[in-house]
Amino acid sequence: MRALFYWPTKGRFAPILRSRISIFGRTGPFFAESLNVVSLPSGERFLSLTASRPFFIVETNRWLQEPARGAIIITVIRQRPTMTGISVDQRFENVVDTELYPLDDENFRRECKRTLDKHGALVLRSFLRPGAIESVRREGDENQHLAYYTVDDHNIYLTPSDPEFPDDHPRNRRVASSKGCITTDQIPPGSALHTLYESEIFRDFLCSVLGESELHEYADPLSSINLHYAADGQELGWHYDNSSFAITLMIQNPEDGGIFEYVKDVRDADSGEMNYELSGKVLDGEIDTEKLSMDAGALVLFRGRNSMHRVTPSIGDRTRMLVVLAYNTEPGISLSESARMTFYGRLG
Ligand SMILES: O=C(O)CCC(=O)C(=O)O
Ligand SMILES: [Fe+2]
Repeated sequence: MRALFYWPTKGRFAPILRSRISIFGRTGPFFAESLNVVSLPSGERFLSLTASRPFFIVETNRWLQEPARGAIIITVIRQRPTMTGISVDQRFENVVDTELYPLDDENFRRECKRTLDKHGALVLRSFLRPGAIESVRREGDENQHLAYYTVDDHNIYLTPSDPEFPDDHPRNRRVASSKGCITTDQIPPGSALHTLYESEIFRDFLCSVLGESELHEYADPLSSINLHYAADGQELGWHYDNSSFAITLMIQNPEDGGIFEYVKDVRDADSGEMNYELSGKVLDGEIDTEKLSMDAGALVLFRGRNSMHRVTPSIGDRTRMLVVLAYNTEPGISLSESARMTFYGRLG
């Protein structure tokens, strides 16, 4: 595995010896196999690291000093202030607050299921521990340049228009959505998000609460874990999801806006009842909506197939960052090629 880091500070590389640089894998620190400075004709410099197993780097601005606990933790020097001493141990119990939320406890699971069934939504506040929120937020910041942005205009059913209805009918009325996202393969291998997504305890918990017998990752390399960005002015217009459940993690709220609003059980997709009348009233702002307050670190389970929902425009300089964890009820399923092209602009 190879990583490239921008190295903005000229002339400061020489004092760092390869033997003094440690990088972190899941089981703790180990040494890079190769370490080079790559200089571009433009004068920009990158630090190139390779290692045989997945790793991540701890940033620190104390790169020339001995950190308190032995191994030298370094490496990325950035122009903006960096963090020191961040925990890099992404074991499950360090990612999820398992004291607050005993995910393997039957009574706790039953309680969660009751809440989800009753309200169509379950919010577990402070589900992620502060260190995990911070590391995912930084990964989000660092990889935002990879995001694929879509500006879309769609109807609330996310289907092609039906010529049987006028354009301003709720069946065909257009709403706007604009967002960016990065995909499973763009989430760093050492990320807390992989720990959580792949965890058996977490999957068992989801199965119990969602009433599913099994949950599987997507077979394609893009669709399982998505980190969504909504910068100032970006929003998700009113819609119904195709899937029966959604699992999200709030990572960063915008300064204002970015509110998740919904009206529970408006349509009944399985019986074909599209409830144009009530859907139209929601579109016209005539219906009181429920709002989910989610702080950074909140896990949200939401049944969006029949509950009409939207996310209001983000306001301010801080980008809304939200992770969507997607599972299938059967193994070996990929997201359709057309959906991958629409959401990600590529197939893999
Ligand atoms: O961003 C959110 O909170 C919800 C996202 C959503 O509704 C969707 O991706 O379908
Ligand atoms: Fe949705």
